Amino acid sequence: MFTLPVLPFTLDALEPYIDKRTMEIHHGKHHQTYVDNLNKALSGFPELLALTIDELLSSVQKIPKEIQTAVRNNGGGHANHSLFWSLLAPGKQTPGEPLKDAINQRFGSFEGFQTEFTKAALGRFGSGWVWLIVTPKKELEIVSTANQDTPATDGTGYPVLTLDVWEHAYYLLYQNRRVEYVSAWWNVINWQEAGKRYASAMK
Ligand code: MN3
Repeated sequence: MFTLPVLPFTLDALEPYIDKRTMEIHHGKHHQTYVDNLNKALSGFPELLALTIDELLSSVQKIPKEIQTAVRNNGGGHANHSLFWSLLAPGKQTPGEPLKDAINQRFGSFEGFQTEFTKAALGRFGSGWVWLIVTPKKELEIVSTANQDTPATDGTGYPVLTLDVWEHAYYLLYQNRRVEYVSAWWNVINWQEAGKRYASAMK
């Protein structure tokens, strides 16, 4: 069975940028529902329940047709949110080396990176995610995916950083103002974790 991960910080730790009520509902209700629906879809498939979430998502084309969509959506939802929580932290951080250097080289400056990432976040129509990934050619790239799709499972690249741009991630505090949510998020990024992910992608 898949389970909801415990948050690495308290529900109010990201205030005022991400509020406690949003965290309660986003983690305790939305993410919990992805976990519950994934387990439900996999009931009767003990060999699939034994896989890790990454193994499951990367073999989604090979699992029985009737559960593929449910696994893609709910498994993706579980994987994406688990990653998202790990990449948030209270207290403003900045990227360390060598990720900082790689960002400057690829996007001209940190501000250049912020501009491109924000553009991708605002340009994602409807629900989805924005990612900083390391491509198979070991280059940094900003991509966005629809719904609960993930660049890790379609082979586009290895996620270093991600932002949830579903409305449920920001509606309580920011209503329809995605741009304010994105600009607040820069204050609560766990760059230490992003740096670790970058290092392991570059190995
Ligand atoms: Mn979400």
